[in-house]
Amino acid sequence: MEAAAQFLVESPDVVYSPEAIEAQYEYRTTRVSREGGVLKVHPTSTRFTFRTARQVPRLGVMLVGWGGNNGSTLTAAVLANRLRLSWPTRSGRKAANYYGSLTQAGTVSLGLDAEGQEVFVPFNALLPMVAPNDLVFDGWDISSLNLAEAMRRAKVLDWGLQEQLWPHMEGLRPRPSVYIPEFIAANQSARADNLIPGTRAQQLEQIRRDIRDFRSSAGLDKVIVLWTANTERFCEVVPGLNDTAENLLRTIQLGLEVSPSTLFAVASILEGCAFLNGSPQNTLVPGALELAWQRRVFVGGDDFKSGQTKVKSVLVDFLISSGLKTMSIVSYNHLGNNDGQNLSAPPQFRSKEVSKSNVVDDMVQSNPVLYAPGQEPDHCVVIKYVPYVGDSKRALDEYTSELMLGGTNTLVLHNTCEDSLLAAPIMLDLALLTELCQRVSFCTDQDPEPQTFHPVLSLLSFLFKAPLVPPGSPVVNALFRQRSCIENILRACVGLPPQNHMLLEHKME
Ligand code: NAI
Ligand code: DG6
Repeated sequence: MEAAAQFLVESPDVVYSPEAIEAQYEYRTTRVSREGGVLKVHPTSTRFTFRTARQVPRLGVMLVGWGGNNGSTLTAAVLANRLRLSWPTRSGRKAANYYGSLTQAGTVSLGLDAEGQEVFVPFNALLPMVAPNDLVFDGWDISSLNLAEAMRRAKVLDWGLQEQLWPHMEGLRPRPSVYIPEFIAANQSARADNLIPGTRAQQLEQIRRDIRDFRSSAGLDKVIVLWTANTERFCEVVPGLNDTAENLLRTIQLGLEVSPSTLFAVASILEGCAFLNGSPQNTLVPGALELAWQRRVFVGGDDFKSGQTKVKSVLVDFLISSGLKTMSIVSYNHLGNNDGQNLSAPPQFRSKEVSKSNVVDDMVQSNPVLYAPGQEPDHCVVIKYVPYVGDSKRALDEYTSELMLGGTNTLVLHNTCEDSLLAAPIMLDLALLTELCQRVSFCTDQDPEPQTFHPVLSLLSFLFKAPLVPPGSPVVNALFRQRSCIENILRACVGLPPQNHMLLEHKME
């Protein structure tokens, strides 16, 4: 892969020192008020100073569910890139790359050159970011298979690649994990042979020790924890049990109900490590969110936005923003990997159904011309387990929209690809962007006290099906709005204006 292009912003508002990039930035937006049936719009302007530390840390990523399809595929992908591997396939020789990663394979436009043409650089050139090849992995799994055996079990990678990776992966062993059978499907019990014994409080302490052990034994500056284990059933939010940080910590001490994923979230937060949830269940219960807020630790979630949902968050945005009234969305998937087997149980399917179904709400609500208050399209999600197709998920979607004068438009999509090869680059972006956000601080003219982003890191929304946002903040699902948010905040950190795509230079005589 090509090295990131270098660029410098030449402006009195941007100062590069050996330690940091400091940028003065004018945030221009609007406030709207309703006065006697009239919407009054007030342009506003706030002066920010962004500071981004330039020193990139040695970063460790701990995957919960390391031996699963996503965990083993991400580990393999980074090793394959680091080792610059290539392998023969029936359609020719393939070489390792990071396709599907916004930071590694996406680009941004810096502006126009002397010929009036746009100049693009890789996304990761915008600010100093950890290079994926330098990531160090560790993690936990209830299954004891080493990572080489896990890669073989996953059946995602070509055989020629697996053979080359085998000696590099067989020494990687997931740490024992927390297994509470009622949270995942009963069909998973056979692989649960690598478990942390003891009470919930003892399990929490063991996870914390694991994080500290990894940090010191691998000589790391930072650790990020990412849940990529099985989808759990939702857990009930109960006052006194998990509604506040204090109650959640007491619940763990008393051994009352807490999900394994919440236990990992609490352990990460207590260790000061960002925690990201790649599955749909409500791991980050109010008590965990409050703990993150108290400790100023980043959390993000929920559920990687990889294939069908990503397309949905583009297509429905396109339809509704073009003025077409989408009235029915039917999404059918079948897959044959372990995720599919786990999701064949109703409580785990329900978690996924919820996260896959709420992804068009903001687009519908953005258009009161088309939709009356409370009106929304029918939206049906079906998932079936078909072992033979393995990780090669099939997703079939039908979108039906109303056209002018009583017409109807039905769009049908069929999408086939390896599910884990879509998820792995998203996991990579999550770790790299979260780490970058940990190095950004800012202040405003009104509030000169430096602060960091809110602990609920909504900037990651592009990568999640059901984005977690700070209380009161709008949830954005539309994919290109989400992408613009990341791009424009990173541009602000180097003193560049938001990308507006106006190209006015080319609209004048
Ligand atoms: P997988 O079933 O292959 O891997 C999950 C791993 O987690 C397994 O190795 C299992 O033994 C382990 N595990 C289960 N409970 C555990 C616990 N308490 N502690 C530690 N390990 C535990 O599933 P896959 O395909 O890797 O997906 C992982 C998660 O990511 C699933 O929840 C899935 O729904 C979610 N996801 C996957 C996407 C994709 O495109 N592949 C997209 C969106 C979400
Ligand atoms: C079947 O839907 C299994 C799921 O784990 C999905 O493959 C995964 O959530 C990806 O979903 P999507 O909608 O982003 O393709």
